[in-house]
Amino acid sequence: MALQVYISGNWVDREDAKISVFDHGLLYGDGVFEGMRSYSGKVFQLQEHLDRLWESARAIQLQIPGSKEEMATAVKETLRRNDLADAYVRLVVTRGSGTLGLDPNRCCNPEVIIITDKIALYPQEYYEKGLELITAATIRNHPAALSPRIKSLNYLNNILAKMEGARAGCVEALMLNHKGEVAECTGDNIFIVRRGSLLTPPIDAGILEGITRNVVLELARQQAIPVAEIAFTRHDIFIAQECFLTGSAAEVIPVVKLDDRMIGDGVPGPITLRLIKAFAALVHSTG
Ligand code: PXG
Repeated sequence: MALQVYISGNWVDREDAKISVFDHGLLYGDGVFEGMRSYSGKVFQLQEHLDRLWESARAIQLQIPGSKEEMATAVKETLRRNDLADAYVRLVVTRGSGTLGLDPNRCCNPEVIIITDKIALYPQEYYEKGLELITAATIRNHPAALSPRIKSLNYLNNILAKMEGARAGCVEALMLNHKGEVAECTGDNIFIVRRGSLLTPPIDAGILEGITRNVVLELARQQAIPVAEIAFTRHDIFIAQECFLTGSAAEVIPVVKLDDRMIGDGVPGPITLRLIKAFAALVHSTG
């Protein structure tokens, strides 16, 4: 059976999953999204993802049709119809069709899309040996221009940085903010370990408040690892003992090189490995 996609109240085959070319999501990137994962049929941190989706929508004055409960039910039904247990789940809400002009007030029907599919993971090798990153010349969006806290359909800032990474043979790229501080990667948050403490940039460094980031901060606190949300620079990564990334797709993944310079001993460190283990235990216990 063809993959079933949810579009604004209906489930259709993937070939029939279409929206208008007049949708402002397409014309202007005017909309919001979430990327989530299900483990053994249960969406991990579903409520947190729904809360963030509603906050992103609120920030762009987009009224999502229906309630969070209805969205949660539709997500679960989409997974059930596709018989997927361990899956990638993409929620998209667009501004809807309007005229060929920016005015969002001329769009009256936001579209809600739910896509579930098999998850495409990073190769296992990266989890064992660690990733290499480069620093992108493209800085993260200035928060006063387009806040990185909004998970909007306008991802060109991240895509341009991702292309720089790909040109250098890296699957992820580090993005700095307008102050030259470390912000995050193109689709993952970043952490370092320095003198036994776990550090990650604060939200006001101009980053997405990653849900995996928050889970990892909590796991570290539970394990009595000192944590701090504090601004730092590339210098701090170069002198760090350990570095790793977090994201719904990547989970927790070690980083061993930045701009061709080795971080720590050039292998995944003990705190990183502890957190990878704790994260795996959590997703397989609560789903
Ligand atoms: N920063 C950015 C810019 C992101 O897009 C994260 C950090 C990590 O956040 P979470 O909440 O996932 O821990 C993201 C998340 C995709 C995809 O399809 C992208 C993300 C997550 C899942 C899938 O590219 N980005």
